[in-house]
Amino acid sequence: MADLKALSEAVIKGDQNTAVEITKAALEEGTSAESVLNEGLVAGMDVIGARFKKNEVYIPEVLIAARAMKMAMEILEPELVKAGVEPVGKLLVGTAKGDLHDIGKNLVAMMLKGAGFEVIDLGVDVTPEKFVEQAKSSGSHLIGISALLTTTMPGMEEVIKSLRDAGISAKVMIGGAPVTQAYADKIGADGYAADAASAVDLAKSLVA
Ligand code: B12
Repeated sequence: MADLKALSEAVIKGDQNTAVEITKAALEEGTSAESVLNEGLVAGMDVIGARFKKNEVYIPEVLIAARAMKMAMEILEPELVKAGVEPVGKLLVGTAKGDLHDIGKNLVAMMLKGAGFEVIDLGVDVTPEKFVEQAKSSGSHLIGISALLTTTMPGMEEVIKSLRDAGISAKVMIGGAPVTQAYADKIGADGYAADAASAVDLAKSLVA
């Protein structure tokens, strides 16, 4: 029997070789892709998320764990598609127009993937038009916008307005160092989270 506990430990430690090996072995033995995902990979990322929230681990550990998860996910993804496992929700994420900061946005995207979301990452400097176009074509349930500059924060409001003008009702969550709950309320965002672990809780509650 493949050791899914060891798989989650490998994710926690950021040991990508072991994570990949156990994932391969588990699938070869006939363990379902869903069990490998939930009991191994997601379980590991849940631990990292909780430790990150309590300041027991920091950004480098989260990035290393997320990388191990990503490598294992590459093996798992085709099997999940074959097995027809439904993602928790589909999320479109990007950094606001004019803003090139992506470290926090990438962390949020990785943690959400770890939590079972399908994530479409539009990258940085994303215009409201692109958010609208991609929201329409992907049918995402959730849209995440990141901004690290006070000058690019108004771009988030533009995205929300453009989405609503286009009749798109997907929930919008925002974040980034200068962003606050009060700002989210002001511009009509559905949610705000201060860090990647809280973003996962928020995303789950918004699609529930
Ligand atoms: C790294 C960095 C850069 C790098 C970016 C590299 C990259 N690939 O991202 C580079 C060197 C390119 C850069 C450029 C600039 N930067 Co800069 N940069 C930073 C720095 C040092 C760290 C940002 C970071 O990555 N933090 C770590 C991540 C993990 O934290 P985070 O982004 O806040 O993300 C977390 C949360 O906010 C949240 N979150 C983030 N996004 C989202 C999204 C959603 C949906 C949710 C729910 C949550 C969420 O979760 C994340 C994980 O926990 C900050 C200073 C700082 N301490 O913040 C300045 C800073 C943001 N930069 C600043 C400035 C001014 C600039 C420049 C204008 C400098 C210049 N004169 O050229 C340019 C602008 C370029 C542009 N057009 O974007 C200022 C912004 C001031 C302001 N308030 O507007 C800061 C605050 C530095 C300062 N004190 O002056 N920068």
